[in-house]
Amino acid sequence: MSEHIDPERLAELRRSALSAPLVTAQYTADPSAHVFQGRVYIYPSHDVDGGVAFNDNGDHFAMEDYHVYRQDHPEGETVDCGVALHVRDVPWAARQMWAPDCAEFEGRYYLYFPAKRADGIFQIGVAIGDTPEGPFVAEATPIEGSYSIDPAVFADASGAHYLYFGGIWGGQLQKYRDNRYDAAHEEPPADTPALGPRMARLTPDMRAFAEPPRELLILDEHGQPLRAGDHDRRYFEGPWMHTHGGRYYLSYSTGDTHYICYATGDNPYGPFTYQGRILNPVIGWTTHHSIVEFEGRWWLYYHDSLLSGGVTHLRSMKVAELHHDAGGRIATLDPYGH
Ligand code: FUB
Repeated sequence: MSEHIDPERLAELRRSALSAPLVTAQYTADPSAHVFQGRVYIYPSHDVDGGVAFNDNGDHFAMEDYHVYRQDHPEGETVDCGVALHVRDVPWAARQMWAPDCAEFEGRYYLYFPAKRADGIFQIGVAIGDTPEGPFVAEATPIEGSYSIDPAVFADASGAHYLYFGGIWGGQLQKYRDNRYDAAHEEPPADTPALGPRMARLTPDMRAFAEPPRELLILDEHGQPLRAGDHDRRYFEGPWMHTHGGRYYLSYSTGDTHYICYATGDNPYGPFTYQGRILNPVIGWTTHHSIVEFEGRWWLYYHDSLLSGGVTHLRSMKVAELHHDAGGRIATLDPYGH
């Protein structure tokens, strides 16, 4: 899908945008940012026009490789560190290298990424490198028990690493109940609990799940699970976890209503209580973010499709400063109107 934007409106949106694209030589999306070795490293999707027709499965998101980007500061230059992993070097993957993330453990770097197997089913793999920019060498098989898309890895203060994942519609999460796939499953009825993102603790070697994935619960202000029909607040895709002031913040995209929202809890497993919006809708269908602290300030990495004139699968990563108030509430950012 391509959003038609009148040229005058496009010019106005570009003038009023909260931030400029970090990179213009390539299309980049789904930026997962981390501080490694005192610098910011960004792990985005590498958007390309693969000539695949638009459909509801998202087959037009036909990405083939990952580039890693480096910054000395979120407001500084963004350096392309080159190709870090290509789908042809992943033994189990056939296509669609979607949103990745990376973690450091004992001096090695672990790139987590979703891709479709030859039979069209998404799984999540890990590739290992000696530096934050890669290159990464993929394991021969996907992580056992993994499914769907959008891995986000969180290092807890205890030293444990947790992998959060899952996305509905093209991300196939609606096909799973109790970690089992059934092609007949769809989203639950509107007045029943929404599907939640999944998460599992990683084994100490970072290559496997140490426990069966659990479904996270996101509650409303009355302590009730968000309903599947509550499209303005329910989980869709793009989970991210950060801590602030001793609280755990689960943030995510609401997909078809295009918000980045957050919910808070007191441990990595939840439950989490819905709190509000972090980012209002961007130009382009998808919205996907990460949150990172750098030298005491907080930053939201996100993307939009302004540079491509509204083409949904040709996106550009951006960054803006994020503020938690004294009570821990995050101020909503408006991507335009500045
Ligand atoms: O980039 C492909 C998909 O689009 C991601 O996996 C989703 O989060 C959405 O941004």
